[in-house]
Amino acid sequence: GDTSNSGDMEPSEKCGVLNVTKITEHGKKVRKNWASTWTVLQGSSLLFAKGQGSGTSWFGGNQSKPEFTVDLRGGSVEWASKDKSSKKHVIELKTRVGTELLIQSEIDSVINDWFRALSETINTHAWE
Ligand code: I3S
Repeated sequence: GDTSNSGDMEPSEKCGVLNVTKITEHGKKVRKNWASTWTVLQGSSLLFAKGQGSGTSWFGGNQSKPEFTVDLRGGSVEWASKDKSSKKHVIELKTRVGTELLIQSEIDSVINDWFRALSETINTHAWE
């Protein structure tokens, strides 16, 4: 594929370190457990690998499998309301199967880029 990601091309892959916690699993509330998490957006999947520190090689490193993967198709993304977290810049991601995640970064530009990327992915893949 195109690896330059120049012009108006939407990158199909994006990665970085974000603070992530699950808050609901299959419709049931679960205890928050914020963790710094290496996060990869790949097609319509979002992959998470915990405990990799600050963005060292994930594909090339020891951890060859993601710890957790969500299918974005049929999901939704919005800015979390204040009652969901005291943190700022929090995205609430809901999946079709009733998993809810909070995704956060202290850096505005970083979280804004993720918001845009996740929204676009969900819109693009909504009807597959
Ligand atoms: O929504 P909550 O319960 O206020 O979330 C906070 C707690 O999960 C807390 O953990 P413990 O209750 O296990 O001590 C976390 O340390 C906080 O970070 C959670 O709140 P924020 O507002 O940071 O999402």
